Amino acid sequence: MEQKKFYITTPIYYPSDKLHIGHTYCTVATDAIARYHRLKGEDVMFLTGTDEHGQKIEDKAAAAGVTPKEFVDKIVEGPGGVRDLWQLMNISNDRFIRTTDDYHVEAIQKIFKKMHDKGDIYKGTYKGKYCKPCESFWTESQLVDGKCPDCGREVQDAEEEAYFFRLSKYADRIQDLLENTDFLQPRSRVNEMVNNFIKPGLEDLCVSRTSFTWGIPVDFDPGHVVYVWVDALFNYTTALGFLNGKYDDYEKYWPADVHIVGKEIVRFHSIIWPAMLMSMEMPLPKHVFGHGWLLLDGGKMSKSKGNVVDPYLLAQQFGVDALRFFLLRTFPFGSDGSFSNELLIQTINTDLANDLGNLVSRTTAMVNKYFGGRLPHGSGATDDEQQLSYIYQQAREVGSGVELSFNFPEGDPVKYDVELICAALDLRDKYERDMEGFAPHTALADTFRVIQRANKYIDETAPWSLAKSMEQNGDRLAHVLYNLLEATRICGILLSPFMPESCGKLFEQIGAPRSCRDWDSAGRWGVLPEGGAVTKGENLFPRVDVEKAIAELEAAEEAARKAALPPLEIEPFTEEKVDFDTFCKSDFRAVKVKDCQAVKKSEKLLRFTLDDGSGTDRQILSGIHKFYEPEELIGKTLVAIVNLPPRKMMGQESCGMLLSAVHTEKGEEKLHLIMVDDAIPAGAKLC
Ligand code: ME8
Repeated sequence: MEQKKFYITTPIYYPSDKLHIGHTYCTVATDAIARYHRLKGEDVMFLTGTDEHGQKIEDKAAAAGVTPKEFVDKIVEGPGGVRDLWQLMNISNDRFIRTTDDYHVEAIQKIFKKMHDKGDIYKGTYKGKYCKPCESFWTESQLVDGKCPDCGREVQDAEEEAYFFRLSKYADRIQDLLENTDFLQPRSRVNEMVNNFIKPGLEDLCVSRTSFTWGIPVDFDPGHVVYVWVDALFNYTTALGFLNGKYDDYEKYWPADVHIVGKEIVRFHSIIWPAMLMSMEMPLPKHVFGHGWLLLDGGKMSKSKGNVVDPYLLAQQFGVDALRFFLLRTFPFGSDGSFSNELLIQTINTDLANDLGNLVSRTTAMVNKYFGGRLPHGSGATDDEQQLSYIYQQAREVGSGVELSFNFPEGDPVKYDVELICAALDLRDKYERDMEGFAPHTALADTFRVIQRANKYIDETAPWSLAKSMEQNGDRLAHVLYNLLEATRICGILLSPFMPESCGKLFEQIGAPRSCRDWDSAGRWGVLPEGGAVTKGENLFPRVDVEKAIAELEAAEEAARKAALPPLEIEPFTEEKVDFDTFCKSDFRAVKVKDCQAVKKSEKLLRFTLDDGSGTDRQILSGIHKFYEPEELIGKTLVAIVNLPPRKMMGQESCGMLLSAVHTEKGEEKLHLIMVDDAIPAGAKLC
């Protein structure tokens, strides 16, 4: 039989900033689905990459004083960049595309020309708003209070020559695709697309720009660059070798089985993308799945809002697998979910430490304690053929939705065996339905129900009681422990797409050879060889101390925030000139601190009693308590400007101002009072 192909993609990410946990969510979910299909023995192509063109990148690069390519290279390939993050998160992509790769650029130019030659791309005039100082075009809807969203200044009506794609031509076919097929999922997103975008009338789409240059040039019309979404969407085909010589997989894998995308880009994937494919007369992807957002404090995470969570810190603190698991177990894939550290720790403690961790450690510990790490031969599922076939029959009936009915006498221990075995054997089909329906959270919920059933089985069968009289109950004890190992093995197989590394360790601990880890054996009972070595290894998922972990995480976040700040900042120099005579009017004097006290009820103010050489004490108030304790300043020689008009602060008079030097270090304000040589007498004029 020919091996089934499965082609799955993530969006290609904008490398305009470091990626955050929201991007990680999308990629980890896609990875788990890809791994599931590999587990089933399919020939999987999993593509991810980066979407590197556009004005935003051009602007950011200019602000950083580097070329756009240098800018994106650092974020994609540099330390802590996109590739590093996917490596850390154990993402198993088969291919990584960068839209600045030559083969992609070449193919996009051909695609643009093809649609142009066909008449689906035509030249017209783009009407919009223009901000002169920013040299940027905006649409009406992008404006903020009618002004430029970047600088807040007035904008003018403007026109620019541009190419347009005949999106309107495909409106009916797209509506049919959305309404009458399962192309777009979850189904709830269909109405939104049809009602908000198609029914009001699809307008032709502007697909070239002349106002910036960081894009793929339209080769037959210099000055125009291809709109970034046309460039980006076709990545799914160019990465297979479509219209380029780099790869030769287009025939093999296209059309994609699914594009996994965030909900805000569903419009591009379910309207614009199929329309362009129709224009190119290419087959359409089978599905687009629009997942929800991870929210923080009720809003979508975004770098510009400053509310992003760093996946590196979380992975470092809790481990990669725990983080992967949390993201997919907690939030229903099609809906939004609110991220919090507390929820993450709670999930780790409840599901991983308590349920799964305990099942593995209790089972392996008991096999070690009671049987020296090897179950005796004969401990397998059952040696009673009749009973085995009865169990299988029951399991099959559960699988087809028939209620289980057992007639075991109350307290008959075999009842527990059958229930556990049936639950475990029924799992693979449920899990498969969940995963095929893009519901990894449900697949995990189903798996954890079996894990919980297995933990309950430990309490029901009480192996420690059986162990009290080994001679009488030794066989039964071995049988119970074998059942636990089998249930653990099946759950381990189905969890492996989510936590590949930890499940590898789990298999080692329960002594499951490779042949017992595949999809086929996840649907069978009694597969684990008897007498295999079971080891009580490291605790796979240690319990997390909530308070300690949160404190450590906050400290790490703060350290990372500081590390990202510029090391030293000084105030920009004042452009405006001051004439010499005006400067000379300022009277700077050396002053000696006779006394210094904190001003009551003020956190900031210190009150200085100063000898200014005049014979009368001078009082100056200064808001520098944050930087100095009053006692340390007594006796110091400072510099004050003494001819400022007196000012009242907190009801007290301040006659002058003390000079200090200020700068910012790692985001923190620093201040140093100007202290001069104590040999300088009070009242000496500084000039
Ligand atoms: O949209 N929660 O790139 P991108 C969940 N280049 N998902 C999130 C998220 C959050 N808080 N924040 C971002 C682009 N994402 C285009 C794609 S594809 C041909 C071009 C998801 O880097 C977002 O929903 O802005 C999207 O699916 C993906 O990260 C990439 O976002």
